[in-house]
Amino acid sequence: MTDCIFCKIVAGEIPSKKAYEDEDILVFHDINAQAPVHLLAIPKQHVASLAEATPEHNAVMGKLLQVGARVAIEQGCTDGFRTLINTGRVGRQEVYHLHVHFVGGPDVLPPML
Ligand code: DGP
Repeated sequence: MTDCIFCKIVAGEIPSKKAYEDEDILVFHDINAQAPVHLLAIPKQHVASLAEATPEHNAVMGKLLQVGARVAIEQGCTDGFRTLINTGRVGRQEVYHLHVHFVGGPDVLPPML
């Protein structure tokens, strides 16, 4: 997707602070961090949102969660973290390239909603 910010990050056309990368996924620091650790885990292949995920995405979805958790722990979330996927208008999704937020740090997070 030529006009997708996260596809441009994958392509290296927009800089990002990368925490992990392999052939399938990228984990990088959110530009608008809401906590001491705020990572985004994305598939390299463009998928607009969780609502567009199909069975062919099952493996990469599992990898986003498993690897993202490991990277979050490595980055300092040693006593837990929050994992969040915003989807569509109601979910207040801002960037339409599927991403999993990993948010945490030393302190207990505020409650959601
Ligand atoms: P959301 O779509 O609401 O789940 O959140 C999108 C997140 O993406 C938001 O927390 C800010 C982050 N973000 C948007 N543009 C960029 C960017 O260019 N670089 C980085 N690192 N993060 C971005």
